[in-house]
Amino acid sequence: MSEGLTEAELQHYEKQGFVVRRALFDADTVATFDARFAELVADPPGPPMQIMRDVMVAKGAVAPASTLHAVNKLFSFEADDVLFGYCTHAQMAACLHSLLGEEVFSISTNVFNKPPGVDGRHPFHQDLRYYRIRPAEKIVGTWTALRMATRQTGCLAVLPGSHKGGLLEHGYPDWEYVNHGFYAALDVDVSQREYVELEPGDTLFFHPLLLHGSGRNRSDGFRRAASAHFVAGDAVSTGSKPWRDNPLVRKIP
Ligand SMILES: O=C(O)CCC(=O)C(=O)O
Repeated sequence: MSEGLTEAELQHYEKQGFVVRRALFDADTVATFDARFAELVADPPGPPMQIMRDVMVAKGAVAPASTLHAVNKLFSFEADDVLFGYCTHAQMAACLHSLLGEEVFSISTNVFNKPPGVDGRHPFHQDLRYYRIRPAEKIVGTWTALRMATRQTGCLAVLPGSHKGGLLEHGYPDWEYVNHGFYAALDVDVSQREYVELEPGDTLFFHPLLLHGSGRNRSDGFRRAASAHFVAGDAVSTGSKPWRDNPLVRKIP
């Protein structure tokens, strides 16, 4: 039987807005996800899965060394049995049930690919900005390194405790190259940020109000991560359509 989060881990999540579980996925599983990502980029199955090019590539500011060097993210991988194994993996499910209770659903999925040679920064933001589901406590984000995530490769940075405030106003940052949809929380002091350095398989669980972002990849290799958002069954929609009616929603066993 898979172990969920410990009492100490749950307390850390409650207080800081995030918790890291080391080696949630073993090396073989990580390699399988990483290889599948490369296969899908080489031969995209089409909607609902989408593959987004980096803005610098799209605007002709850099010439990518390969197809993989052009990709910023792949999203909506629910229909792919290999990648969706990220969401249904027994250890992952056990941790999600610890945080969200018995009934858990995935609502969105991504592979974030940060190639070398592009700006690729992700400004500090709160993921709740993207969801019309409440209350915030019923949503959890996960981010799992598929490649080394260090300060040099552009790991995530978080502002501990920032989930205790409300949802801030967001807009596009004043940068020359910003990827589509990468909004920034306005007027935030991120001087107390903490860098979340992860080895492949390590997983960050984070609250949707936690301020987080990521820097440039200054290495020669890729920084890559699988990520998803999950919701408790009793969360409610604030938009016109019930969140459960979204065809991408999947129940987690
Ligand atoms: O992978 C990244 O660099 C940023 C991902 C992110 O901000 C998110 O998952 O909300």
